[in-house]
Amino acid sequence: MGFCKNFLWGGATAANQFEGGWKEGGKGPSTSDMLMGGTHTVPRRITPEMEEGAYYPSHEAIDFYHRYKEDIKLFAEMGFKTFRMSIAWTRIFPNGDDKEPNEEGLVFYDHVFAELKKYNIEPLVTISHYEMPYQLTKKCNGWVGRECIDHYVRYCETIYKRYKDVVKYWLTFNEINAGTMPFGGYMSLGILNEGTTSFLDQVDIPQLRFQALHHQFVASAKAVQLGHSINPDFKIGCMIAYMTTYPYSCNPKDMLKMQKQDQIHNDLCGDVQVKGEYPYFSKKYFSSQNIEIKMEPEDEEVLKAGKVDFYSFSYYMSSCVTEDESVTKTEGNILAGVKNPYLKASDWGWQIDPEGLRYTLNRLYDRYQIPLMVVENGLGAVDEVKADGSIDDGYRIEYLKAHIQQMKLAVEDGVELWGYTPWGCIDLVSASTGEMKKRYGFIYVDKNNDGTGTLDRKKKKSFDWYRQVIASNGEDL
Ligand code: BGP
Repeated sequence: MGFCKNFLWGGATAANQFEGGWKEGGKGPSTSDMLMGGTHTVPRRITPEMEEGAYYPSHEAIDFYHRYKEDIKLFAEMGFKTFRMSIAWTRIFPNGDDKEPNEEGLVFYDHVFAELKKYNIEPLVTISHYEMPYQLTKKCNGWVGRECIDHYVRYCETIYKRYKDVVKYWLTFNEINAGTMPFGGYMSLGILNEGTTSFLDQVDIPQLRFQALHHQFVASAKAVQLGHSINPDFKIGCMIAYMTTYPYSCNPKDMLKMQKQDQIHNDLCGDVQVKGEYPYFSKKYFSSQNIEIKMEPEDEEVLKAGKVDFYSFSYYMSSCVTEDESVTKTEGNILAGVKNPYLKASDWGWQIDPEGLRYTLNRLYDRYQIPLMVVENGLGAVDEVKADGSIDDGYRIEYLKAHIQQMKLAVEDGVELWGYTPWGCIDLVSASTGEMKKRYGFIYVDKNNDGTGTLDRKKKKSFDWYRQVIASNGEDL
């Protein structure tokens, strides 16, 4: 027994990390266009003042905006059944609260979907992937302002109606649980901390983060309900950044610490979106952090009525937790955990754990009993183009192969898995660092951190390998 016959093999991207054309076609600026800098260890931050040259390479990115035909053709050559992409909210509503949608932005996606259709590639669309209209963020401090719900729902209504016959699979928010972690404040919730000069000075106010997250929950639930009313065949999912966590030792204290971390960072958002209500443990957590969520009387009903159809998640790594302060921490570029002696890590400190994926798939299926999709997975690495132009990314093949093997075992365990879309199937800009040099693709893009490069596309060794994986439905690894 292996993957189901219509298993959705493909790849994943996000508008703000690969489209470029950030000011073209009537597009307005988004929070992600304002993310400046970033290094190996210091994440990017929203910088209200534009500084010349500071935003390379993200503003041009890999120019999918002009090269989508060429790129989709390459995806088709690999045999993609699905393609995960996001719609840039600011192509449709440049300021977020415009009276009318921007027709030119809608037409761009008409063309992209038509091109995908040509090759029978099913789009999987993230409605909001780590960005929102910057003007909206300024007006209501990102998702802290409840009025964002209505703006988002109107945006959903516009794209649902326009693309209802060409898009079936939707995700309401990328990695919505980033909002439970400090970096999510600016990346996924668009909260500004004006007056500060660096991310390290940035004030983290959990009250604001969780209030903003509540607004995203309500918006997501409304979007699910609305989507189903526009086209009952829509399949609308949540998307969680899953951080598989182990206790570092069998000390019960480590076990309890792991459980707490799992509950808040991994389970809270999935529970709200799949089960339609806040889980029991959230109450105690909120009171311990002095968080008080302001809700409108109808919110509980809205959450119940807007449960998602499937659960999707990103999976890159696992980490350990312990109460023991003397144990060495990893140097992850977003989240530091405790070093796991059994695992190797990527150059960015992300601990590679294929078996953790099988564990996670089983854990999630047991908890939610709805279909799952792995919509991000992959190895960020520095790829070298050899003198003859070839790129031998055997390390990437090894990483992906090991994860696919474990997915297959999870399917054999009985998990219902719909699809797999490795992250950054074509090289793109890194979300955490803003760099080009952290590459994930099967397709290499000639583009450098400083914005230079021809933008030419080249197949890496993994390109042919992945084509054979898809052709054999995951049998020939
Ligand atoms: C996820 C995001 C993506 C993506 C990926 C890899 O958290 O949904 O947008 O970029 O991680 O992360 P990075 O680009 O930082 O390597």
